[in-house]
Amino acid sequence: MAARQDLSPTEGDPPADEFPTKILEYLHGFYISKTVFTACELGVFDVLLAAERPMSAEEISQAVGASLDGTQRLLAACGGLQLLNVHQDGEQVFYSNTNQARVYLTSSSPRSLYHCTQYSSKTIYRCWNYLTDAVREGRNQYEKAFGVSSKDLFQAIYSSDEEMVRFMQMMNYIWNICGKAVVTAFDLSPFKDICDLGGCTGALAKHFTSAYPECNVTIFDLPKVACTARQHFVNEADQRIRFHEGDFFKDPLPAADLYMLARILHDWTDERCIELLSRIYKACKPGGSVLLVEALLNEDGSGPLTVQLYSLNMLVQAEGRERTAAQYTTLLAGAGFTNIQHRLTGRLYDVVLGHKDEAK
Ligand code: SAM
Ligand code: ASE
Repeated sequence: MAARQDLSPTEGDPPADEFPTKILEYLHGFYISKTVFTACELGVFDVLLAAERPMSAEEISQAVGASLDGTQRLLAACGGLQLLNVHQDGEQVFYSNTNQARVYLTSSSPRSLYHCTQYSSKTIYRCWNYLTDAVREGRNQYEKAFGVSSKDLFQAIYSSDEEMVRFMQMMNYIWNICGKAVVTAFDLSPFKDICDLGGCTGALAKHFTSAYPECNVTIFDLPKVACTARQHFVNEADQRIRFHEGDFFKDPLPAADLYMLARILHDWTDERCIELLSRIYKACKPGGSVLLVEALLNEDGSGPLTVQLYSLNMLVQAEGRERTAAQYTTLLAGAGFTNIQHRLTGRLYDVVLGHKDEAK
């Protein structure tokens, strides 16, 4: 596009001496993401946690195996981002984790988001490199970004065993932050047999059994996911959590009085969602329910910004979209569910509940 040669102001232009703070912040947004991803990947926050005392740039660079100059710049930026405390001692500078970094960015913290940073850095960032193509073509960019066929969505997402474990870790950890709010948004204590379709690592299932001591949860997922979850994530000594392997579009669904679908429908087109919900409706006991756990868009699409951005991510990475409560209600009603209600949790993921009538 040719630049406008005539420099006379157009009506509505900001003043010529204005500094475009917000626009510049947007231009540099990915510098911030990448700084955080790299500090996590190198183990800066982990090393500082293990040391239990402030460390110099020299000590940190040696501990993480990186150049001194690069480490100094990275540490300075982490200081600017308020992820590290900077202690000045005469000529010497020492760094320590801020409370936020210690709790959310060290890899072994119970509320760690470390694995989310690594999945974002290694997978999502690569897909977003092709956001322009995704918008033009209206489809995901697995083929360009990773050279794998995207015909079967989860075959692409699980392009290797290592990639599958990375995805599962990323999925697992967000529930450390908002799992409890999600499972308690409605009183689900009347339900005893829960089936968590696409339940992945079982993280939400664990929140379920701790919030509702009398329930049993069956986690339904693809065989290799269930196998990895058993090995790495769920202790099956918890008698109330079981795995059931299968394909929810093809195989019989276990009997249950509550089916949970957390971050499932947003992966798929409306057609596939209705196909899946109709199968659930058929399997569901009369008087039973289905619980959707999704990040809801405002009815007019005006926000929240995070969910608008997640919807772009569903474009580059999946086949679906983020939706409003009314859109989920239409999908549920299309499959036969009634008395559909939703609750906002204020914590990214919200819930929609639909019922299957007693009489039917
Ligand atoms: N519910 C989990 C959560 O919110 O953390 C995981 C959501 S993840 C986006 C989608 C899950 O659906 C994955 O665990 C994936 O393996 C599973 N999945 C995808 N296609 C499936 C299919 N055809 N049958 C069963 N599970 C499937
Ligand atoms: C999916 C969820 C996610 C499929 C791919 C995904 C998430 C990241 N990649 O069902 C979690 C939500 N986060 C974002 C950034 O969209």
